[in-house]
Amino acid sequence: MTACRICGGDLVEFYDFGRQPLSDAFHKPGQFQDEFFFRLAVGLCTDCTMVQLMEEVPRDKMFHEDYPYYSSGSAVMRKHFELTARRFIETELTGPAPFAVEIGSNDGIMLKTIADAGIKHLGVEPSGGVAELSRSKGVRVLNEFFQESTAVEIAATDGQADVIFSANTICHIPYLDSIFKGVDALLKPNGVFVFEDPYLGEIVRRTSFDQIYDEHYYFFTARSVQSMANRYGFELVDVERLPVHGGETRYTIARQGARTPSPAVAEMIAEENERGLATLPTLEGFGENVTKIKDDLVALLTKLKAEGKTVAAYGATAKSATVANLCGLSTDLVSYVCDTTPQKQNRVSPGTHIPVRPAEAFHEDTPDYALLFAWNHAEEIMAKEKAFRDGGGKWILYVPEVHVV
Ligand code: DWN
Ligand code: SAH
Ligand code: ZN
Repeated sequence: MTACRICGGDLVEFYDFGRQPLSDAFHKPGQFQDEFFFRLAVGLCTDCTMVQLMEEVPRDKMFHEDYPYYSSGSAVMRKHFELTARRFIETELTGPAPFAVEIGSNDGIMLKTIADAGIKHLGVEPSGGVAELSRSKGVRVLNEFFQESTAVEIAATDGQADVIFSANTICHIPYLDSIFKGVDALLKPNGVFVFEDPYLGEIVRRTSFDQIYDEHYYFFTARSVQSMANRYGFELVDVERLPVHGGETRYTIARQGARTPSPAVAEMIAEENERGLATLPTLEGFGENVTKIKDDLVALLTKLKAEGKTVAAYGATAKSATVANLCGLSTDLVSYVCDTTPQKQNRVSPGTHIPVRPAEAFHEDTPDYALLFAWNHAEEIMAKEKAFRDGGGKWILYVPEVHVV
């Protein structure tokens, strides 16, 4: 039996996605002899209820100089983080010498607004390429992994922070004991640690199983986050549901007793308990839905191929590695995947080796059907690609079930 990374309790596996590659490793055509694979499987801790991966991928294999995910590639996400920054400026950064820290600041999508407002800030970002781009936008960055030692170092040189923010990063970090100890060292007595990540409640409700891949180690609920925070002398004082990335929750953590918890916390935990969210029957049911989606998607793509229809994919997302490798998609069924990220273009998709082409390919070599790998950006992409549907093109979605629109 594997032990829970948070509490040491029993981790019970509920779904095995099999052999999977690094989700953000786009190799040059023909240069994938050394491709790294691991067993992607998820389990539930029957003690603290934290859902987590059964195997850990070493962090340097995922987050390095050439990490290809640039957060600012979506207009909706740019707006989301601008509003997030403005809210912090108005609520938490109002004292005489405010200081904001971000864990996983990527290309500066959030901190740029704080920097432009002239507020002291620091991004902590281990991936060199994205960190460098954020510096060119006037954002101050430490090109390191955040962990206890980094936090102690920052507190010594810059002092403690009013806000420690992190989006889509805390769920990437197996070693959360070191993170909470770091937050303890770096946060002012009345400061807040705010993080937002894909919500297990939404992953289960929509069967958005492609949120499960190497980089996403934890799948949080209000209950599991509260239990984790308590272990380190903190408490969950607020929760807020967010529509981005297919449904997330923003958790606000403060030192125990420092802030009055909002009623939303108890409400959300009660709702999770009522639906039996982090229980084996629910998660095993989720697994059955995953297998159905897999079978339906392969059947649909096989049928379209037999009918002589062309299919390309849209968005070389990290998430899509899970779908593509679980379904065994190859150029046989999906001729290419288009993506706006130069660092992914003219390379091949992880494990399945489907060519990644620039967005223009979609207009020059338009398929009959487009498999929307970036389904979390559906509204933005479908608006931008209105001409595709007007011209008779059809979108294939696989969340919450396989359907064509
Ligand atoms: O958690 C994570 C999230 C925040 O970002 C990371 N572990 C990795 C990454 O996950 P992802 O790759 O699944 O995220 P996205 O935001 O769904 O990726 C969108 C992809 O689609 C990017 O490669 C950019 C591309 N794209 C595009 O080609 N045209 C995106 C939009 C909006 C577009 O119009
Ligand atoms: N916050 C951005 C980026 C999310 S992608 C957004 O929401 O769009 C996850 C980011 O976390 C990557 O840029 C990766 O390099 C970074 N990361 C991974 N481990 C980290 C750690 N221990 N400390 C700080 N950043 C980390
Ligand atoms: Zn546990």
